[in-house]
Amino acid sequence: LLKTNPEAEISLRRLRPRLERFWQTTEASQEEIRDFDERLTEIWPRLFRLLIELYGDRYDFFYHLEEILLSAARAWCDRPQDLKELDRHRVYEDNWFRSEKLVGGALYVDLFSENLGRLRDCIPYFKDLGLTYLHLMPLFAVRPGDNDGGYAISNYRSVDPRLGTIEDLRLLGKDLREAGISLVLDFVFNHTSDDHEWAKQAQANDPEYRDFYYIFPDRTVPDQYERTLREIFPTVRRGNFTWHDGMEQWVWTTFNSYQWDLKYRNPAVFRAMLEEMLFLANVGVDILRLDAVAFIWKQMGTSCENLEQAHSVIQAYNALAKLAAPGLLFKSEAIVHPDDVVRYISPEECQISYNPTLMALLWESLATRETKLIRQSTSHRHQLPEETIWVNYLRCHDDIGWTFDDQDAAHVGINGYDHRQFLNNFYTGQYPGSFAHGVPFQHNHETGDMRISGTMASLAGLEQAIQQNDDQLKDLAIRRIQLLHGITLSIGGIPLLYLGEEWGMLNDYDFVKDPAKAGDTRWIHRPKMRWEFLEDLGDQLGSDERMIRRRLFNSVKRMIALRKSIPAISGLDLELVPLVNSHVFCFVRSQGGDRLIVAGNFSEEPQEISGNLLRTAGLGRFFEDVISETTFQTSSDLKLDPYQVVWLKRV
Ligand code: OTU
Repeated sequence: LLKTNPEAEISLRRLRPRLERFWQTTEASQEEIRDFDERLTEIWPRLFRLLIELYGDRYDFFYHLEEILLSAARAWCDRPQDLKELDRHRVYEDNWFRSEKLVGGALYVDLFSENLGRLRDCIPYFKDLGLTYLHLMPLFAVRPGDNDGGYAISNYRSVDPRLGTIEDLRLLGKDLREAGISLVLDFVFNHTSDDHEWAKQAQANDPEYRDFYYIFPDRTVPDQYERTLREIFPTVRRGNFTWHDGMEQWVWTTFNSYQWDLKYRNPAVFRAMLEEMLFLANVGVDILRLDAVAFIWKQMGTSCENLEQAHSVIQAYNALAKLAAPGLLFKSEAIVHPDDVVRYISPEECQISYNPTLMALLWESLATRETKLIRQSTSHRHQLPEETIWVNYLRCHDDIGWTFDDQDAAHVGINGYDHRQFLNNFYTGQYPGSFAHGVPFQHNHETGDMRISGTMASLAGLEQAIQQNDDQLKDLAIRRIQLLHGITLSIGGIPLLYLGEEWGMLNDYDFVKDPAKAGDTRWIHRPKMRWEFLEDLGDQLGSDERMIRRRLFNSVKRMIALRKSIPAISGLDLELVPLVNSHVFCFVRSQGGDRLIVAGNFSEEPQEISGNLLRTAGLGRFFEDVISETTFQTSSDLKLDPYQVVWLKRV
């Protein structure tokens, strides 16, 4: 590759002596240097092209190029031996993250276990549930007061002292690895907190650090940008800029006013954040969740979302990670239009991505009892490039946004705008007959835009059922939850539980009592872990509430174990079964010789699937639903109970 790219080759030849001198100052072994060098030769043409594209017009480009390369070399030297060992394994089993054995969970350390030390004691719980992937919500040092649930970081290298130390994190990472659980952490790289050292230097008027952010003396330039920008957090502040009293200047703040957007146009920012990223990798992180990827590059006259250069920045980080921390994977958090979501997904960019469209459409199907939109969308949006995978989730720490494609909707006779209004009405419980107890998030009265907050169980009707103390409603709510899990655990991709949903946690309305949380309804679905619901207290707590929790926990745990025993669930191969019944979502998964047919009934009425159809789909004469352990024949039609999900295998 290098040979066909003379400019890249010449640059590397000029940089090599500098690298040589660096190695001499380290204790790196010949083998380690050789490994690095081999990888460098491989990624260099790509990395060089990306960096030229981003920064080639800078007078000091070569200086930055050299610095970036040295940062990577330094990080490789600092990488602990056990992680280097893991790197070597990962290179051989490069598709480990597409396996049916992967099952994820996400949690806030403080809400789940108080601190990192106690989290280590929870490893048996994760193993019992079947998790092999654990995403810890941001746990780094944050600004005092409101910190957006950890997304306003003041130091990427130290842990919030309330949670522990960086050493605790390292130890936890080791213990998790030993338990077969990968560690996932956020790389919050779009912005820092306003009290990060760089922001403080900027406030002290240091020109080098002022250039780390987008800072303007007056409204002239901000107003020009605003003409084409969306508002992401309109109830926090109108527009995307915040007036800073101390500096008497405007600062670009896409999210909260204390989250300052970093200026990736400046190669010094690129390198500074590269160093933070590789530091995290070396603590023992397997997968980095790249937060808010859509926003990292700004260009006047555009929406400043999903720009080409945002992709180039991430691809350059990907190449540098391959160089300095080869086992590391990226997960993209792009909660945007489905066409834009997939642009972040490739082996050279993010190997893993949230699947926000599937998430939204599962909730859409529950509300409408119809599966035409999810079928339409899945028919052409499920496949991804080789060596990449979805993360399928139902709820997370954020809101639900209705990010389906309007064309997909139009194709099945749905008006996107009206439908979003309906979904918002439905999930805030306004719509007559709705079972959901959600609340609005970031309602923009000008555009009518709204997103939804609420826990899975409250949105699926459990809260209402418990309030009304109606056994039939409780049963339906539990079935809805099982149905949703039955799909995300089998459709292809890493299922990610937002912990608490495994036992049906309900909305926590008390968040308003905390002034640092009151302004952000997402706190309604971020309650403290209620261990008492899961403790085995014998008969005395056979209370209804506990029985419900047990039933939910046991069923999700069982489905997880089943998932791991079905090779057809790995990878993404999926074929939709064309159905006459509009309430049923049905698809075939296959891998090697293994085949699984999944069917879910999204209505509270029983439904039928033709036996003929199932035979043609590959079930032969006799088949079993592995969830209910019941055997059927394709000579008759298959009856699905209300909200029933079945995983069918030929017997
Ligand atoms: C992310 O989400 C995080 O998940 C949020 O918890 C943070 O508040 C935010 O970034 C800032 O760090 O707007 O409502 O993809 O939807 O990146 C959630 C676009 C968010 C955004 C997403 C963002």
